[in-house]
Amino acid sequence: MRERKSRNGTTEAPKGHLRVQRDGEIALLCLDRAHKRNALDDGAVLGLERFFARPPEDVRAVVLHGAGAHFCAGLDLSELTARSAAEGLAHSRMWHRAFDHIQFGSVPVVAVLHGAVVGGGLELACAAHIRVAERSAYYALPEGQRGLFVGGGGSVRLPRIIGVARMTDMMLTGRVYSAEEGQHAGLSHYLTAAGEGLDKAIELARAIAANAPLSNFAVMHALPRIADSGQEPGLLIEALMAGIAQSEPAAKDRLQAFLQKRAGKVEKPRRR
Ligand code: 1HE
Repeated sequence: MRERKSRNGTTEAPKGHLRVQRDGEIALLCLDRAHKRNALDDGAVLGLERFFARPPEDVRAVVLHGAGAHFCAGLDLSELTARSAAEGLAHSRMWHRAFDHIQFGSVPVVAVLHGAVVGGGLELACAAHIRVAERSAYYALPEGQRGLFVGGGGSVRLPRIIGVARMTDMMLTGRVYSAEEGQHAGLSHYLTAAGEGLDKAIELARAIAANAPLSNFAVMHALPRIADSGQEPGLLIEALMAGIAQSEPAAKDRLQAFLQKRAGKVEKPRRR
């Protein structure tokens, strides 16, 4: 995937193999350990938790991407050798905390996927809100073959995206999904040519950043809870959220702009 020069932002000191660049209201967060295929050691997971627990205040959306030829090779297997059951449990809970800060944090996250998106790398991708895949991307859960189970929230997030049946197949048989198969299964929202994923993700992040903050909050925090609840509580949460969102000045300004023909219309999709 093509690396990007920071347009107007600073490049902060890497922590836990992470590199942050700024592009206006967008932060570009890079898994920066290409020689180990961006495998996630404890430092990287804690770095993700730190970043997403408190992103810079003026950041409105984050693009998460990987350096080198792969998005992420999952858990750093070299750290796994001498853990007790209790340590393994605590380790998994650490991943859960970090990835919950991504899914239920304060900023929408667009992930750019290329090359290997496997194991914990796929779990990480599933915590993002939007996934852009380049045609080089491939998806696998080699935990089954390594004598492990998912531990980064994969058993909760992945079935909600592709279904229990597909995840069962991936884990039992070691099936690898191509980028096209992943797109078909719903793993990615967008599929791009090689080297075009980052630009597409930035374009999407800019569109997301331009939304009213409370609309983005509702999508990130209310929508998944509604989808997990029964019809009656779901409808009530929806009504509460709708009432709050529409009462915001940001909503009133946007509605006026449309009625006064100052806002864009919904456009027909272009033919490809
Ligand atoms: C690693 C890791 C890793 C690479 N932990 N060091 N994940 C996996 O089971 C995937 C394991 N990795 C691979 O299958 C391949 O490395 C890839 C398909 C991702 C890339 O292949 P390739 O040929 O480009 O690279 P490589 O030669 O295999 O790896 C380059 C180096 O990265 C090499 O180290 P070196 O010191 O010999 O140069 C590899 O050992 C190292 N490397 N992947 C540690 N994962 C919360 S629970 C989550 C559970 C899981 O994620 S389990 C799945 C783990």
